[in-house]
Amino acid sequence: MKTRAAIAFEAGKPLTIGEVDISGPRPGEVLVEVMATGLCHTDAYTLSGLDPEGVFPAILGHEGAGIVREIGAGVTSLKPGDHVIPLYTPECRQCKTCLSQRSNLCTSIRATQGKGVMPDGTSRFSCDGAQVMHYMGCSTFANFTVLPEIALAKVREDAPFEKICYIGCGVTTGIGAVTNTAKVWPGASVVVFGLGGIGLNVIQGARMVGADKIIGVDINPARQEMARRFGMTHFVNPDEVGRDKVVQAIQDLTDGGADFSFECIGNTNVMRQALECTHRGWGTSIIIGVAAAGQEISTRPFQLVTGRNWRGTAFGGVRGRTEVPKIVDWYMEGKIQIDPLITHVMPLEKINEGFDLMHSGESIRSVVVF
Ligand code: NAD
Ligand code: AHE
Ligand code: ZN
Repeated sequence: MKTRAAIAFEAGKPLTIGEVDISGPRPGEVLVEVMATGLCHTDAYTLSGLDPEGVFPAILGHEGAGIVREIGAGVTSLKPGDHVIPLYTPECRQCKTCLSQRSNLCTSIRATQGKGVMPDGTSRFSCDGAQVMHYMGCSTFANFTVLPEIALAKVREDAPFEKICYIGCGVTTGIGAVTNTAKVWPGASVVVFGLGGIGLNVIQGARMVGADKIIGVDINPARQEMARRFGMTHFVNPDEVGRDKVVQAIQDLTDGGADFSFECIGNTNVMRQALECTHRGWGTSIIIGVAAAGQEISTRPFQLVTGRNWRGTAFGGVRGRTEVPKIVDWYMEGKIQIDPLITHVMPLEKINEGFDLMHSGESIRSVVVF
């Protein structure tokens, strides 16, 4: 069949809106009609050409929600009509990592996913007879996509697609980084570097678990208002305090250093600041931001010798099939907010404008509704 899609033919070029061919689900696979998809900074990163795993032509997008339309042989946990959120971090429940219960980084299909193909090594997408690659195992910038059964979380049917698609990445990454990876405790001091689609969710996660002081750091002063609405108690603008004085400014606000910090930008200089602003002896800094190939982080080993911890997180440490339905419940019960963060909604034809809004700092999250 044919599907409408935004195709990334080349790095650094706008997406092309058009039709591609999509073949049906093979054994263990599921055809999903994507109803809505968010635009995450990671899509822009891969489109820029800096992602070592970026392959072209491809159908990007990894923050979606939709409806199962067809299942392949052997699929038992899903049926046509089920509402689902695609998972770029799948959950096979059988690999060493899943069985360990120590990490959400399921390894069962990671190698093929990183090459832009399905687990059997082939793509379901083509255009004029030429292969078009998948992206992060999701390719939600297509109205129809194919995913492995283990990469779909079944969610309740009364949840609006144009809101819960954001749970497919940003919401879960930000909140999960707080609850699952850092395990922030009530009364903690927390610093969030980068108040975009991810950082604002870290803020709401920190408020949810009862953090006391929640400091936001961003060079875009317009981010202050939404961040305060989501629980930020203090704001630091590096361009006002001086970019080399950010660590000192945070130490001053936290009696010597924060309990936790989160880097939600992808800037390796900021990652260093995020580590060094945490408290001697126990401070933990979590890297969420994705930095380009070739970038490296550095600090004086003394920072670690004196008890600071440097860690990272993918998809907030969340096991998608098990935990994503619960996050959808949190949204439906009003425990977490999503609506104010979706600042722009657009049809697929305007997806490139969504990326422009991201780059200019005007949007927090843009969502494409099919
Ligand atoms: P975004 O563009 O919405 O937000 C980035 C924010 O950082 C903006 O508010 C911007 O003003 C601010 N910023 C930029 N440079 C800054 C600086 N030097 N100092 C302070 N603030 C600065 O991006 P997003 O969608 O929130 O994604 C953030 C990062 O997280 C990206 O690198 C993305 O690839 C990554 N990410 C990682 C995961 C994961 O699982 N680890 C998941 C999703 C996104
Ligand atoms: N191919 C990229 C990897 C980028 C990356 O780290 N991705 C995150 C998710 S970002 C979502 O917006 C992730 O899940 N990482 C774990 C993994 O297995 O990919 C690069 O830079 O090489
Ligand atoms: Zn993302």
